[in-house]
Order: sequence, then structure tokens, then C-alpha cells
Amino acid sequence: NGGSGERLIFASRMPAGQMLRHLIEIHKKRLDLNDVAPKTPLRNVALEKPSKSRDIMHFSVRKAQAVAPDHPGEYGRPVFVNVPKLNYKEKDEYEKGWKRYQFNEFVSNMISLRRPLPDVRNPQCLNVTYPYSLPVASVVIIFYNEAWSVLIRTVYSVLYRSPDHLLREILLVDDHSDVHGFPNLGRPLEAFVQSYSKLKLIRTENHAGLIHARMSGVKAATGDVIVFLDSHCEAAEGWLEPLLARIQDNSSNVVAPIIDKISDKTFAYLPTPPDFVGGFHWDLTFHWHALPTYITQHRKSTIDPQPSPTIAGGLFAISKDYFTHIGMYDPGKLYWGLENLEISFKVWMCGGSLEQIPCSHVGHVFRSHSPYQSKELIDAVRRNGIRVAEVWLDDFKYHFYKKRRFLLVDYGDVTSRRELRNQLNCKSFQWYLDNVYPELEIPNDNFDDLREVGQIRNKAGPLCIDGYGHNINVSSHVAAWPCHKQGGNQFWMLTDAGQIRRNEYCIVYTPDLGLFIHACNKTRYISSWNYTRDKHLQHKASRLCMTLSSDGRRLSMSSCRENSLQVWNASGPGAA
Ligand code: LR7
Ligand code: MN
Repeated sequence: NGGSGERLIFASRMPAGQMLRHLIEIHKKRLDLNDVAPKTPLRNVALEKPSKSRDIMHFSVRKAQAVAPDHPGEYGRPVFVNVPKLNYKEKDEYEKGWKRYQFNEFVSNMISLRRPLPDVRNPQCLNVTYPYSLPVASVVIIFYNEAWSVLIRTVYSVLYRSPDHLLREILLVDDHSDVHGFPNLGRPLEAFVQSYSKLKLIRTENHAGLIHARMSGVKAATGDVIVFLDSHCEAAEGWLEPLLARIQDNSSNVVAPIIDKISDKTFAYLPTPPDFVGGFHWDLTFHWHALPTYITQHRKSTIDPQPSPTIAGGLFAISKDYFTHIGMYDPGKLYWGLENLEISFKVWMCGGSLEQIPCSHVGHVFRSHSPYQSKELIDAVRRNGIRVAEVWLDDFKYHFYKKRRFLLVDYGDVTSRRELRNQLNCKSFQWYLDNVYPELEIPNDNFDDLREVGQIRNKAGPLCIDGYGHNINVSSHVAAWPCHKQGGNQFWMLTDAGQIRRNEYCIVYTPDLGLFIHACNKTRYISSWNYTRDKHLQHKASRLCMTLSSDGRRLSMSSCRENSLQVWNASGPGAA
């Protein structure tokens, strides 16, 4: 493995605490080459270099020794910190770590950057041999404001647990981290990268999110296969060969390792239970899903690749050519989220397959909160979801919209992504559900009879039909409001049968009560409308037309005539 990581190239720029940590690392590296447990306990390292100042790391290490007899975290053991016993400075560091990263950075800093891990593989994996010659990997690790020890441990795990001839490079893609707030990620990281010939650092010009960062990595990659990892992972022994071998079998196999859990609290390495693959809920969130019996009962061996309806998204390998062929990720996506389902649906529907490989294990730090929650991020997740739905879900997208309570956002233009789907000759979402994910329960709403879906906008001005609530049968509850393109109360489904409905509720009219919203099933007579060729909404029973008042706030019914106040554009899917 190239380069000399032991040179103290950036020592002078380091604060004292980091410096000592760095020295300890170097010391340990001499001891634990090839990841065998060091013979000298870390305690001695700390004692050999007594710090003159009250160095934080020095004391942390000593505290750690008091609770863990060996090196902290070796073989994936949990590290516990007796927080009340920490001194003021340590406590401050402990809390800051949690706050910044939403995991226990303090504990991570106590653990060797190259700790050995338990071998959690199915014992049968040890009998498998892989060809020497396999496609060569470029590992793409994207990061944003990542903790130093966690990031470097990820890099080391790849560097030292991948056969040299199968690892072309590790591309670290910095999604425009805040190098003032996270100074280690500035020049110290550059110096670190320079000391290993296989490492490359790419910095994106702005903070565009993980989807774009991954694509920058792919563009720079020179290997045959791209392997994506999050920046808080540990690749386990033998992780790479099974992934590459499966892609060598067929370049349209997209494969994920088993993702073990690294505890956000103790950094313990915990194997995941076997036989779980990726699924999703109709709100388009990812979840783990037990392998159905029709697979577990018919497979030859428990270490066979497991077909998986979806992947978690962060950790997978894909042939670079195949990834390019299927159009990578939708570049209209922002920041974070839903790229996992996009790639999942796309791979299956466009002729590839998605598998989890039982003999390949990588740990990932699972945390309960995201460290970068913001309004932009929430909007991005919403937008990305609608883009996935509009391109891949066909009419099943309405199940998603319903889960979202029809709350939509402006999702931009998806024309080119739909064209891509046509060009690639991809199958329907119905096919995907029937063949890839038959276990998924489909809500029993009927979305087969839709004529127009979305907002209903008046021709005279930017006002839309707005139902304040779904189940309140008061006439004032359907009105005209400025169109907001967010769906919700302005989201309607115009059906072939002539109902204007959202969920089970319809716009109805009686001369006595006026316009209001009521459960559709009991109101067929008063809830039927004609959406005429000149775009009038004509109520069938009364023959009257929906009319916007000239002050633009109220809706009323009057006899049909040629008047833009009676012309309604009910067109375009989603938020359009
Ligand atoms: O703006 C950002 N820019 C980034 O580069 C935000 C994040 N990132 C980086 C970040 O440093 C990390 O390396 O992107 C990576 C993923 O971000 P996380 O770790 O906050 O995401 P996550 O692990 O909580 O979420 C999962 O879903 C995401 C949806 O977009 C991504 O696909 C993640 O890669 C994915 N993680 C996994 O699949 C690991 C297994 C988790 C599960 C289930
Ligand atoms: Mn992650």
C-alpha cells in the first residue's frame, strides 16, 4: 500500500491535543501493522509520552483504560465513558462531539484508527475463493463536515482491507465542508491524502449535497467499478472481492455489502441479523425487509447473493460503465435523499439487478438524528421524492402523494429523466411490484380512473380551487385561493366518472347548501361533474357551472356561459 503515512508532515499545524493523538496513532501503526492486536496496551503509549500540559487526549486515554482493560474498541468492542468523571475540558469536548456529529466523537477519538474488527461473516464465506483477476475498484467516499477520526478510520479500513491490485484509488469527495469550523478537513487532510499514493481529494465548488458529490467522484474515477461508502464506515476483512466478483459475473449487477451497525454511542461493531434486504414504505422511506420465504426456502446456500428490492443507498458497488449507461443520478436532485430509491427502481426496471452480498461486510455508524437538519434539506427531500415518483412510479405515485397528504413542492422539470427512462426501454412500476417486490402491500385506493390531477386554476387569474379540510361539510370550505403549487388543499383528482376528489372526499353542490366537500360514496348524484371541452366545470345535476366571483375569493354556481371566470385549467401532474 503506497505512500508513507508515518511522516509527520503536518505536525506543526496541529494543536497539542491533536498532536498527541497523532503520535499515538503513529506509534500504534508501528505496532499493529496488518491489524493484529497490538502487544503493548495503549496505556503504555500514553505513559511513555507524559504530557506537560493538561492534554485532553492523554487524560481521555487514561480514563478509557480505567474501564476497558485492552485498547479501547479493539475487535469492535464497545467503549464506555464515565461521563460524570470527566474533567471540565473533557466534558466539553464530549458534548461538543455529540452536538456536531450526532455520534460519540469523543469515543471514536479513543479508538485506534486501524482497529481490528470481529469476523462476523458466515463461516461458509471463508471457503469461497475468488479469481485473482477481478474488475478494479475506485472507492468514492463523500463527506461533509465529518469527524476526523471517523473519516480516517473509514479510509484506513479500505486501504488496509482491500487487495492492493484490486484497489485503484480512494476518492475522497469533500462536499464543500466548512474548513473554518472543521479545520482538520482543510490542510491537514490534504497533507494526509498526499502521504498515500492511492488517495485523492476532490473538493466540490459549492455545497450541492451528496448526490452531486458522488457524481463528481464518479467522473474522476479511473477504476472499472465504483464503490460508494459513507464517511463513517469500517470495511471488514474480505469485503471487496465478493462485490467485484459479482460484477464480473454480470456488469449490470449492482451489489451492496451487508451493512453492520457501528454504535453511535460506543462505536461497538455489531453484526446485523441475517436475511434482511432493502424495502420501502409508500412515503418513499427506506426500511429493512425480511427476505421472503419464497427466497429463503429455495436458495442453495445462505451465502448466495440476495436479490433486494431496494438498497439503503450509501454503500454499494456498480460498474462505472453501467452507472454511466443508466444515467447515474438525477442531477435535478438536491442535497440529500431519495437517490437510494431512484437507483433501486431504475436498476430493476431497466434490466439490471440489485443484490446484497452476504460475504461482504461493512460497518456504518447509524445515528438517530441527522447533524445537518435544515429547512433546505427537508425541502430537498420532498422535491427529490416527487421527482422519483414522477419519473418512476407511474400511477402508483398517488399512493405516495396520499401519504404525503398531497403536500407537494415545486420539483422542477423531469422531462429529460422521463426521456432517459424511455431510451433505456425500462419496464413499468407495475412490473417492478409484481416481479421484484410482490410482498409490498398496496393501499386499496383506486387511482385507475384519473383524468386530471393537480391544482385547478382559474383562467382569469392565479387562483385555485382550495378545500380547507377533507371532511368538513360546510359550504365555506371550498373557496378560491392564490395558487401555491404545494398541493395539499389545492390538490384534486378529476376522475373519469366526473368526481373532483381528494382521498374519499368530493366537491359537491346542492342549491340549498351551495358548494362543499363531502364523502364521495354517499353523494354520487351531487358530486358528478362534467369537465367540458371548453374547460368548464359543469355540475351534472344542476347544469350550473363553477364560477369565480369577480373579487376573486369566493366560488359560486351560475349558468354556464363564455366567461373566463368559468374556465378552469385542471392539468398537469403533481405540483405543476
Ligand atoms: O450535504 C451532504 N453532503 C454530503 O456529502 C450531506 C451528507 N453528505 C455525506 C455524509 O458525510 C455521508 O458520508 O453523505 C453521506 C450520507 O449522509 P448521512 O450519513 O447523513 O446519511 P445516512 O447514512 O443517514 O443515510 C442514508 O440515506 C442517504 C439518503 O440520501 C444516503 O443514501 C446515505 O448514503 C445513506 N446511508 C446508508 O445507506 C448507510 C446505511 C444506512 C441505512 C439504512
Ligand atoms: Mn451515513
